[in-house]
Amino acid sequence: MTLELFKDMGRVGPEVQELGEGAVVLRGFALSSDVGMAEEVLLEDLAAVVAAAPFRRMMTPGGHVMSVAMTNCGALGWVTDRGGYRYQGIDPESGRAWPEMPASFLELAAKAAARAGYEGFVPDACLINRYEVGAKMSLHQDKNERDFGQPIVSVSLGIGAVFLFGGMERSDAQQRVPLQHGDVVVWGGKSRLRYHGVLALKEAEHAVLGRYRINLTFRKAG
Ligand code: MD6
Ligand code: FE
Repeated sequence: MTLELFKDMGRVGPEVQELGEGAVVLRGFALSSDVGMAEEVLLEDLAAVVAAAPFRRMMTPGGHVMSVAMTNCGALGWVTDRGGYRYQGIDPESGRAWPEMPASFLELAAKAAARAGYEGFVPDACLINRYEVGAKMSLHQDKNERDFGQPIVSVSLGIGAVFLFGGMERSDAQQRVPLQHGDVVVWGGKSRLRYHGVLALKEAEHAVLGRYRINLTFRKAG
């Protein structure tokens, strides 16, 4: 009886925590055997992208320089400047296309989406956010993408942060979700347009990434 109950536990994989309808946290998923990818491969591929398209702090349409530094890979990259928020194929700093999305990134995003119930996710954009201690992301909705039927896959690396997960109105109460190295948030469906943000990062140090948190957000933007 006991054996019958537990026989599937080996393939259940990392803990799945529901945040809301269509939104889950997959604890440690990026580093798990579900993905089967070495952490080193992911971090090496990240380093290559950043070498080709360095992190930069962009300006909001309102004229504020963001505390989070960003870059992108894939066919489309998210940018902001005085002209507004948008996706574009050209890195405004270099005038060239964004670096190609590494195979390791595509695989991780597709597997995490499938694990959360979104089969066949093929992102064309990966926004890479770099938070230093004290950096934060104000409450916002992700609504620059063409098709809100597509989920977003968000991978946390480096030092921990508290993710704020609100409702459909800016003023709605927010859940506080601690995110650690390797955690993946997948959200879509009814949660796709919920407000969210990241609290100012507390002092900490990660063995490989130092005093930074890196967040990869994968989208089908175009
Ligand atoms: C971050 N994430 O975790 C910021 N957006 O650094 C986001 O803004 C985000 O994690 C949409 C879906 C998942 C996310
Ligand atoms: Fe967002």
